Amino acid sequence: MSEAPQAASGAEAPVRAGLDLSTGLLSGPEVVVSVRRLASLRDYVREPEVLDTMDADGEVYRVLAFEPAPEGVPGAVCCATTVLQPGRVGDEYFFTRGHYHAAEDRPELEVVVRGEGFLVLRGADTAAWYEPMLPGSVHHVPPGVAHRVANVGEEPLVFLSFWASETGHDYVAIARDGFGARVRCVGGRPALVAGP
Ligand code: PAN
Ligand code: ZN
Repeated sequence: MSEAPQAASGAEAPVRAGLDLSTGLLSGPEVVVSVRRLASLRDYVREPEVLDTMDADGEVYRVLAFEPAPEGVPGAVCCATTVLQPGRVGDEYFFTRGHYHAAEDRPELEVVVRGEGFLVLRGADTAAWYEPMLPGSVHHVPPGVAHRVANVGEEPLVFLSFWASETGHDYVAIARDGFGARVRCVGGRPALVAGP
């Protein structure tokens, strides 16, 4: 029979962040929460005039981030929970802005806790494609690939992301060019539809 592990002697280090394994939510004094509301996505959606008829202050998503080193500085692995609400602007499902990584050789891992989504991916010279997101699905975002998530279900979509602290985020190209495709409701079902 193996013996119970002995506690190491010495000072106890504080736990820096906690992950609720049932909800996927990160918490702790170092976790930074940012909330993105509908009005801030006006330039991203296909039908801004439809967005204008909706609650501008409505929350679309929030990110709970634990970044042990500042963005762009090497030496840490960062993680974040994204909680993306269900909803649509016209026939377009709520989505995250999407970005390339500033460091083109840096990948990312996404782990879905709850909900249903499309992980939309595109390279600088490739058309967009997607992976379906389901509870427990794990997704690798290769280096140089822009990524955006759409919630295609009826409950909040919760997923964890992991990336290296030196990665950095570049929103400019996607804000300007988009993904060349959008996740829309077609005949009652979500589909990745090519178009601006
Ligand atoms: C994620 C995203 C998060 C929000 O943590 O930052 O889902 O999406 P936007 O940053 O595109 O608004 C990630 O991809 N980190 O690198
Ligand atoms: Zn990323």
